[in-house]
Amino acid sequence: MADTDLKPRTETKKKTQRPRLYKVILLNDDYTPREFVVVVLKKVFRMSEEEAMHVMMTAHTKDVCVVAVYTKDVAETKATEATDLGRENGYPLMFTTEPEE
Ligand code: TYC
Repeated sequence: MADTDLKPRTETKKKTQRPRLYKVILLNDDYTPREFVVVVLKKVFRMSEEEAMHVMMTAHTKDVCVVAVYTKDVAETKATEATDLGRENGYPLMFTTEPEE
């Protein structure tokens, strides 16, 4: 069978143009002061006082809270920046990232 018997592929797979998004997740702990968590959320994630308070209290009562969703790079940078702010002030405050389904 000659190669020329093969039909050329005429259909191309359509790939989605949107990048996969990542969640930034705030974890509760027993030591970081509530007010400090609120300060970090306002500074790093540009939240209002009310939004930051709501997210902090959700993590406080349910142990975790999704803070925001970004592209991978931005999510990782912000999670690191926010976690570092805690460490620099002697607190075990922790932010992680996880891909959206
Ligand atoms: N649980 C902390 C306290 O009682 C406050 C806190 C809330 C810490 C949310 C972390 O993600 C957090 N001081």
